[in-house]
Amino acid sequence: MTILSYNPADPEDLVAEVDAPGAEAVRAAVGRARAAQPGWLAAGAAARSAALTRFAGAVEERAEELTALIVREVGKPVAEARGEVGRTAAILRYYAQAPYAPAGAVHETAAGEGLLLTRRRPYGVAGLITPWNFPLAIPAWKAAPALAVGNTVALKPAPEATACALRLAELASAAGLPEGVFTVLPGGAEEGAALVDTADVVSFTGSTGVGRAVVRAATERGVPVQAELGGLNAALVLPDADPEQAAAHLAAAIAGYAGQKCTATSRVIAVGAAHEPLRAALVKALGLVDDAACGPVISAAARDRLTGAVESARAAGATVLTGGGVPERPGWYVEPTLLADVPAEHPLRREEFFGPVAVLLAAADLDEAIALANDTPHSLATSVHSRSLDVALAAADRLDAGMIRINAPSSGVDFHLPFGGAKGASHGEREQGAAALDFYTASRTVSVLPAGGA
Ligand code: UN1
Repeated sequence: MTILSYNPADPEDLVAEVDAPGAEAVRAAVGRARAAQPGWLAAGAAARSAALTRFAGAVEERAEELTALIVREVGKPVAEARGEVGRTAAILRYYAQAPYAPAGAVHETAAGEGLLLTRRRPYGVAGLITPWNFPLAIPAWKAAPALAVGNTVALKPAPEATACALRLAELASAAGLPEGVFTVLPGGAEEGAALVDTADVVSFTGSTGVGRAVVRAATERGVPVQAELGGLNAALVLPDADPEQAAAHLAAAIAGYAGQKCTATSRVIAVGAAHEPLRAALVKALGLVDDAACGPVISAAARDRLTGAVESARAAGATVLTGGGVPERPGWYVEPTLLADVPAEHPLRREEFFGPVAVLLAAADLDEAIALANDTPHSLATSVHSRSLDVALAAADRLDAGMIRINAPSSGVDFHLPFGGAKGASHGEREQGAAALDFYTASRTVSVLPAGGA
């Protein structure tokens, strides 16, 4: 199979054309990664730390080139692409300190002499399957903690982000990561399945359907697995919020990067008197999001699925408050769109669409707003907009979501804190921060008793 990756803003521009290596080649590459792992662990904390620091430096030195590649391959708006490159370097620098972090704890024995200690050890080869929407940052936030604690990494990127992932592998090699320590295996479903079938620990970010299959396959083999799946994220706007400020955050969360983030907002819930002013402010704010801030969606199929969903909502009685069409220009663009009166069972209120489209819902009070927000199996990130910290924090307690963002867009994450969703949005241990170091290691308990004698 040939992997083809096109520029979403200019579909004539073929960014990568690579032969997928096939399942056997993936198994062989995982074998080489496994052979490289003991040496990588034995190299020690200082060597792993230095290698990750050099990797960060390599990314920073080529920031402009990488920014341009992200823009070209996945259509990310340039400011967001530049931010992603900076975030990638910061993630690598953050985890470059992790080899020095405590690897366990010392305890007293329950009775008698001796001591007990726990020690965290890497699994071997971390098999990573990454999406196209953060083509450098997600590979980095999975790979860096895995590498820091002494695993080697085999990574299968989404086909749409093949060029970015291959460039990252070149930079890892230029930064002096030894052969077999960070391997990128371009490919599709066959290569992904072969990776899940051979890796010692698996981390996945992508669609709910594929993620569930990955979790089942890894669980069947008895290897640890984490999966970050889709989000159908809500934003709650209370009557005391400044409508203009809330609308600016919401417009960014709905339409920035064409809503192609698992943390994007797709359901706006206006509470009580917030409804009228928010609707006006949000229609205005979405109208101001230009093509440069929104960008294209990833494929013609993604565009057609979005426009089809808007049409079917319209046919079911929904009102298009703004957008709803496709701009007259080359590239896979969809206008930032806000709909009202979308029936509760319509797919736009049930499934993740990964596009610059949101529905506006009205709730009589906070209780109804929370019930509406929680009425989804895909609760990743929810934002709450209110001047009252008491109300916002109380709402945060009652929302089923892994990330609650108060007076901020639902999108945007801090890589040094745990990241993940509630209910069906995530499976397994959290990503990022210290949680990632736990995920990529198994704890051993060692009991030390006196040997006795003289
Ligand atoms: C962000 O909101 O900046 O796949 C990051 C995704 C998420 C990352 C979101 N895992 O979109």
